[in-house]
Amino acid sequence: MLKHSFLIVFSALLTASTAFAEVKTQDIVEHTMLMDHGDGHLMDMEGGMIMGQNKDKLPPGCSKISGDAEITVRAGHKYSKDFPGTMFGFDQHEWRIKPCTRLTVHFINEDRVRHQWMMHGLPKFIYDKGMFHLEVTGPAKISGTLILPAEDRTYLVHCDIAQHMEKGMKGQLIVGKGGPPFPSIPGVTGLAIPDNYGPAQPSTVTAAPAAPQPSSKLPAVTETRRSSSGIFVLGVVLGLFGTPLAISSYRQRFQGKSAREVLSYATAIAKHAFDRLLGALAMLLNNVGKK
Ligand SMILES: [Cu+2]
Repeated sequence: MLKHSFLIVFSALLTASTAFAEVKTQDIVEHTMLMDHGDGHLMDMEGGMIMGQNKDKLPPGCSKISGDAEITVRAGHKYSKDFPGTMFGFDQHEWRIKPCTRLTVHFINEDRVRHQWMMHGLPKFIYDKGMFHLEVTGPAKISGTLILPAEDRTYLVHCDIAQHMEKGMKGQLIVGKGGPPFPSIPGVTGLAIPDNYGPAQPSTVTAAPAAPQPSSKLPAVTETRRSSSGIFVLGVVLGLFGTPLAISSYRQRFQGKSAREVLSYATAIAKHAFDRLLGALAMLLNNVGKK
């Protein structure tokens, strides 16, 4: 058991240290040979994926592509250091782009785990599930292109790997004048549920529940004592009245009997009691043996 626990802790530490080991520029592999599965979905066997690639279909409201733009987004654990409570992050968490722009996103993962740059809320008849999505596993670079709609709107961008968004990989892409912002974007918008990493403030800290006072336990203790006293008194009464009754009963039973007869009777009772005791012991040992 101890050996197994040690192995689990050791492998967890090894995995964590490997995942966050420093990634050098030469470690970044660029995914360029992706297989086109149609409808803007491209993949390779090394964990590279593009979903919603669109280089030429005009979204509603765009009579033409207004221009071409490129952004480079870096993702990794190290980008979380300025934001207490986060574990992952992008090097930027907000991007502003003109409507109808053909945007190429270069996504660089600087961790040894899987990360994504996933954008939501796009028109579904062009972008499957309204998503544009770039993904790589381990230190790598992948690039994809989409055309942004004409509408002024703010789009959610995040990494969809479990807990990565909650731990900092959340951003927003603002098209034109944008729309309502998203909460909890590191360095951009306030937390949906504020955390307090500073010294405890008396006004904001909920008082710990008061320790039970000894007086609150008194009735229970008294109750126990009362019931114990009751049993003791009952025992005394039974003893006082029961003993003479038992003696008197035995007196009547043995009246006129010889000492030999009394002895024989007592021996029979003792033998009977001894047999019962042996039987109970045998049953007890049998039960213990079964367990
Ligand atoms: Cu991620």
